[in-house]
Amino acid sequence: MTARFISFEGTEGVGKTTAITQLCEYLQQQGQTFIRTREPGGSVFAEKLRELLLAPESQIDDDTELLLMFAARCDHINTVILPALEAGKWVICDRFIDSSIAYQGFGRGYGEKKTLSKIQSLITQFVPKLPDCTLWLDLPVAEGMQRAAKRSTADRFEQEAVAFFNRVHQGYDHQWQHYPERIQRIDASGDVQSVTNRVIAAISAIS
Ligand code: Z5A
Repeated sequence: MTARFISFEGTEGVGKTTAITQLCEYLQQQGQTFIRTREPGGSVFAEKLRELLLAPESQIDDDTELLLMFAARCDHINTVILPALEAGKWVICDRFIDSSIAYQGFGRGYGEKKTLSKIQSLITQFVPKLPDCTLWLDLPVAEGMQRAAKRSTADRFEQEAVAFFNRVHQGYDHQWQHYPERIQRIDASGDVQSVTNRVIAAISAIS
């Protein structure tokens, strides 16, 4: 298998964390070396920004939120992702640039061209490496929210209303339509084993 940079995306509670755990177990069984990481966060500094970004009491405007996501991403790429790829390791990342398009571009920005072009310009300037493959775990928003509701406290994003997550879902659909060579839509319905089988089939096909 050739080491790849894989990102997982999706609306709240679709099962990314669970699917990533299953994929990492599979890679381990195959004797592959990998790192598991996440955004916002994944590096020492970016994890500090994550705390600020997710804290329900943080009051920040939309542009500040966008810039902090990219500040965290910049540190994460330079100190964690690129060194791992250079060392020949798989990088399995929970969320990446498509989250910025979906949450900041569609969730906050209503899919406006001006907002999307701001984000695109940040990607062009500060993201030297895109994932080889992005798995969009797709589930109806309400179903994901039901899964997520099993957890205890809601972070700043999880406190948003259903309309926000419907726009985020539109954002993922937009990305999938525009980048079909990079983004694969994975049906995230059904039990954990069924979703895991779909994820592993998709990864096996590209490695
Ligand atoms: N964000 C942003 O706005 N812009 C950006 O650029 C980036 C991020 C990078 C980070 O949250 C927040 O940051 C995120 C977007 C924003 N906000 N939201 N919402 P996060 O990624 O840390 O958290 P999350 O997206 O909310 O993930 P999650 O809620 O933890 O969900 P998940 O990882 O997709 O799901 P899970 O934890 O694997 O599963 C949820 C529950 O469902 C759990 O009890 C599982 O046991 C259960 N589950 C999982 N799979 C199944 C199946 N197949 N059947 C039944 N039950 C299942």
